[in-house]
Parts: sequence; structure tokens; C-alpha cells
Amino acid sequence: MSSTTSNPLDLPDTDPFEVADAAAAQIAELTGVERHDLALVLGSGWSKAADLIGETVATIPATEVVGFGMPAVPGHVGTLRSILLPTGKHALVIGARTHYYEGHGVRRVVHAVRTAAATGASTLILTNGAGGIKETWTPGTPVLISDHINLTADSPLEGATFIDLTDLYSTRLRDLARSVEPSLDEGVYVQFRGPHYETPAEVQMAKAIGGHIVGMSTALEAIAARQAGMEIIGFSLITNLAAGIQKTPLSHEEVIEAGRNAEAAIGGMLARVVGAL
Ligand code: 8IG
Repeated sequence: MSSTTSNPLDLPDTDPFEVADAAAAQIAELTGVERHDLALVLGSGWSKAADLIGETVATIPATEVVGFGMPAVPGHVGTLRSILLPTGKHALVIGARTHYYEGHGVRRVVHAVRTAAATGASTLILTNGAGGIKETWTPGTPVLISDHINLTADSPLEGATFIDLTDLYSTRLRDLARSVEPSLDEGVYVQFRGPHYETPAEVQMAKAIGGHIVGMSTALEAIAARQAGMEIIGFSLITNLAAGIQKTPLSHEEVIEAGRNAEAAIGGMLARVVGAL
């Protein structure tokens, strides 16, 4: 991957917040939108929401913005989009997530979130595709994230930076989402390092410690977003039941397929929630 050697975030002396400020300035320049009010990170299955929430003002390849790399997973779109919502607010849509399992370090993982904050966004909508532990969640079910358990043994915070994570996934925003979409269930998101899926025993551990959703992305991003002062709401699209809960082996194809089938419905749901924010 050509970008790995030239990314300033890979250099230990770099200040990641300065890189985020520089990236935000480039986004303002390239989109012609000076400030964004909110940001969305769209994970597997969620990309359709971008077409439904408002009018796209500009689309830029993430690779043109400092600190961003190429997406590692085919089907993950490496673009940044500026969207004008019907409310007049400007939304930055990030379709270029870097996963922890890519091995570029946690600075690269949370760069998009820090950049979103630097563009002015005070609200962050995090979405992902994930495995479900509750048997009642059939593939294609969207759920609200109520809290998380970070099993990566890592943090985006460097040094003695003590940040409170109480109400990390805003109760206010979750109530608001449920007022728009009363059928939304919620659960605790457990972030594993990946990229392998869990063993059935690991899924039972996640369940025993209070988890309902297993994934590979959102917890580290939410921590960085809280540090940046953003109000956060998170959604998982359950694309599969977690290993051992479902009796058949997990496959990436199955996950993509479930995402495709749910795309229109969850995109519409997210658009309605964003419209109410
Ligand atoms: I999509 O079952 C998706 N992402 N950790 N486990 C983990 N991440 C996932 C899963 C899953 N499904």
C-alpha cells in the first residue's frame, strides 16, 4: 500500500490533532463548505443512507486528504462527501474507515473522527456491520449501541489523558432516535481486534460480560470522538448472528449479502433519525 510510508500519522513526532486540522482545512477547500455541523461514519451496509439524507454538494476521494489511506476491504467506499440536509445543516459523510486490524496503529483508526471534529462537527453518527448475540436479532436488524466494551487492549488517547466515558453513547440522542423509530432495540457493543471472527467460546465470554453485539470498529472511534467533545450516537447493522449463536460458519460474503438486502430500509431509517437531530 503506497500511502503507508507517506502518512504523517505513522511518524511518532507528529501531532495527530495538527494533522486532523490540516485535513479539515483541505476538506473545506475541496468541498467549498467551510464548516460541517455533523458527521457520519458509514460502515458495511449503511452507505445508502448518504443518498437519502440530503443533497450531495461534493464528493472527494479520501486519498486526497492528508492522513487518510486506501480502504483495505473491497466494498468499503473510500470517499468523503459533503451533504446539505433539508434542515440546512451540513453533514460530512465518511465512507473511508480504517480498521484497527489493518495494523497501521490507532492514530490512523481515529483520524477520520478527529478530522470530523476539526471540520466543526459537534454530533457524530457511527455505524457498522456487526454480529448479534441476541437470537431475536435476525440478519438485517439495525440496533442502537447503548455502551461498549473495548477488548482491543488499546486506546486512541496518548499519555495521561483521563477521559470520562459515562453516557458515551448519548442518552439524549438515543431517546431521540427511538422517538423517530420506536422499534429500535439496543445493546452493548464489544469491540474485538479481528480480523478473524470470534470463536463460539469468545462469543459466550462477550455475552457473559454484558455484551450483545460483536464488531471490529466503533469503540476506539467513540473514545476519540468523546475526547474531541462530540455527542455520539451509534448503530450496528446485525448482518450475522455471532459465531456459535448461528449454527453455520460465518462468511464475509454472507455479511455483504445481508448488508445489501437491508441497505434501503436502514438507509431510510438513518435518514429519518438524522433529519430529527
Ligand atoms: I459484519 O460476527 C461483522 N463484523 N467481531 N464479529 C465481529 N465483527 C463482525 C462480525 C462478527 N460480523
